[in-house]
Amino acid sequence: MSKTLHYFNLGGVAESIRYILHYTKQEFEDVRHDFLTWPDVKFKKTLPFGQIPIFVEGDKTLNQSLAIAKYVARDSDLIPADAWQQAILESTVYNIYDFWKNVVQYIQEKEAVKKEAMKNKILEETFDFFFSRFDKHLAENGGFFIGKVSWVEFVFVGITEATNLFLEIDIGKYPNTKKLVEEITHLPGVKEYIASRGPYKRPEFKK
Ligand SMILES: N[C@@H](CCC(=O)N[C@@H](CS)C(=O)NCC(=O)O)C(=O)O
Repeated sequence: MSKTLHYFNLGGVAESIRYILHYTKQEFEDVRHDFLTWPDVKFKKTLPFGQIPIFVEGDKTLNQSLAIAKYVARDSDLIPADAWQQAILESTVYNIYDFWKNVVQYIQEKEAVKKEAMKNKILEETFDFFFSRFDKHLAENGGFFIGKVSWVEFVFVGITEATNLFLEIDIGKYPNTKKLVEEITHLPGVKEYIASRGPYKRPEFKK
């Protein structure tokens, strides 16, 4: 069955999905929309909630990046059988997205003084609040969230990289996070994909 992922030409909330698809060797069409020409009004109207990413499989469409990431990981060992471990992973992705919400607000802010204040708050407070906790969680579980790689490590690395693109965060203070980013981005499939796409550039938005 045909599989297509629609997102921007950016990592953002969809890079984890691309990583999982490449790691699990699933063929898919990686459709990348351009920020400068967005919105494509006709296409946007077809979206279930007007936003991307969406994952299209045959004649079915799924939105919400976390639902898509978990769905594409479904037949692999990236999803544990144990209900408690699944719950820990769900809790972790919500914590990751609670952090990301701050970055999204910063990206969307247009007023320069407010934007600078938001940037400082994230870099001086929010980032450490969340990442010290993520790093401790990883340290206590052998470098992963449940003791072995799961779909959520891909989400975490995708969001860490996306944050870095916009805010140039220093993850050196969080050794388990740093090590995990290295590990995930060097997994078979993921490594080759990253080499083929090259580094992302911070996008220019329509004025
Ligand atoms: N909760 C959604 C958020 C989706 C979202 O915010 N998409 C943004 C890009 S990251 C978008 O489509 N922006 C363009 C628009 O709203 O027109 C998810 O995780 O998939």
